[in-house]
Amino acid sequence: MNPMAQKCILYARRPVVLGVLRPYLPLMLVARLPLTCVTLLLAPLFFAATAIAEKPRPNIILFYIDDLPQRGLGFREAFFHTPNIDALREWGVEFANSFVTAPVCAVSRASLLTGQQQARHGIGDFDTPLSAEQLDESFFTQLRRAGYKTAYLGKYGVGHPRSHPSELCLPEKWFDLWYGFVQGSSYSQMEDGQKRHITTIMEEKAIAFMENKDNRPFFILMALLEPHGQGGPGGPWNYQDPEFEVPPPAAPAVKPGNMTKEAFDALPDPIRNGRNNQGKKTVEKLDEYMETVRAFTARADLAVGRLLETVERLGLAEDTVVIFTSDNGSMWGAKRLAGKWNLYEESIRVPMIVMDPRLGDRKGVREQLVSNLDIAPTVLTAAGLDVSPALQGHNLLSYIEDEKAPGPDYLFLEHDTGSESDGRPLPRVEGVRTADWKYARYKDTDPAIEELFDLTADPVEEVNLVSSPAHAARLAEMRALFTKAKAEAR
Ligand SMILES: [Ca+2]
Repeated sequence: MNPMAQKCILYARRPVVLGVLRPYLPLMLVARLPLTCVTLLLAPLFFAATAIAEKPRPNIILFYIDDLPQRGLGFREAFFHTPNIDALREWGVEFANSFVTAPVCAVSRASLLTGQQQARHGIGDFDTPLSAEQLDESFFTQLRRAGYKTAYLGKYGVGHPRSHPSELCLPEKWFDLWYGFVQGSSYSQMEDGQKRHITTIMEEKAIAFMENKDNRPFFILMALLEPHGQGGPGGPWNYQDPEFEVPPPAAPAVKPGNMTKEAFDALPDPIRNGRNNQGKKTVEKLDEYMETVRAFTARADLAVGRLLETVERLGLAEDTVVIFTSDNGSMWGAKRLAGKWNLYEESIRVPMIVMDPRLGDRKGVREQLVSNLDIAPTVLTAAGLDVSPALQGHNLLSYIEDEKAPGPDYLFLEHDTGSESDGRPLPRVEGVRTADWKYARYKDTDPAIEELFDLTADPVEEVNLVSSPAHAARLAEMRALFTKAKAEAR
């Protein structure tokens, strides 16, 4: 037995630390302790040395945050206050190369729910819902059919009842507990005549759902609204939880190194003329904007802490798989752009943390290329269910079990919403990304605008190598890979 395992068993025999304290206190306690202390105190509660096959089917909680790029967590940048998500990362495994294949809410969410690319699931706008057949075949319906009790809370965002059947846009009947919302719902909700914060209500419902657990394992999809949707001051989208005080930042926000006029001027026309270009305010109001993002993200982290605290209080820690990810990133001023809707790293690179206590002390970071397509196969595998060949992702647990297990060599990327907003187009672009290279091709330009980036030498994509004679062979190779990946994505 290694020394860490010995320590873990000792700690596991102690009285539960988090559960006996008042709700807010343990989370503040976690915030104040160095991460190593947090790990020593709490990680053992999630440890188990038994092999997966010998354990009963686990409960599964999927935290699905909105518009949070990979950099937006405390363990990556001290500006952000996310002690509970940071601790989750210490207990589990972080996938450092995690992406969404389509960087826009509705399309990315449809990919997560179906385990398929946009090219296959067919959701390409903000109004079209998944079909009843797609909902019937989804991983959450399979879980329910296999005896799981399932819950969906928060932003659903695939389809809109203004133009399609409400039962598909808000698929209540596919879950045991439904508290889902269409895209664009407010942080402030009226409940029993009182104005309440939506995340607080979501927490209460999720916690009650866990407390009322019967002999079935549960699946909870906690689709947090944060940090998306910072509207104007005082607007409903900007409503902060009045019961939560955000601690001051430990460091200033990091300014993107590529927030330069040169980087903006070098962008393709569809980007410079599209919705990502929100003018000077992107740069001038960045500090104010990041403060709001920080407050929202900290509130989302509190929700993660409250649910994990409940898991542990109910004695479910060794039988509960926890996943944390985001539906897309955000430019946050990089290249002087706002929003997502493009294939740049800031827009497609997202956090991905998986904690499966049945996998014992396999922790740390994994480097394989992973994506939102991997959630469905991972959850199905965790539950001991078969994964249909119609799904296009990979089981992340295999990389946790064997950190050298080979991942895919490339991901097909697509942004094809075919939709306009604010009177300006969203750039339609497709591409392919390997571990070291990215190739992108804009769909609405003739001749086609292409981009080629050496991600090792140029990780923030400032030098387009398409016209570089020295990279002609690489360009030809990436064009061929793009054609192959696009055909496979259908
Ligand atoms: Ca989003």
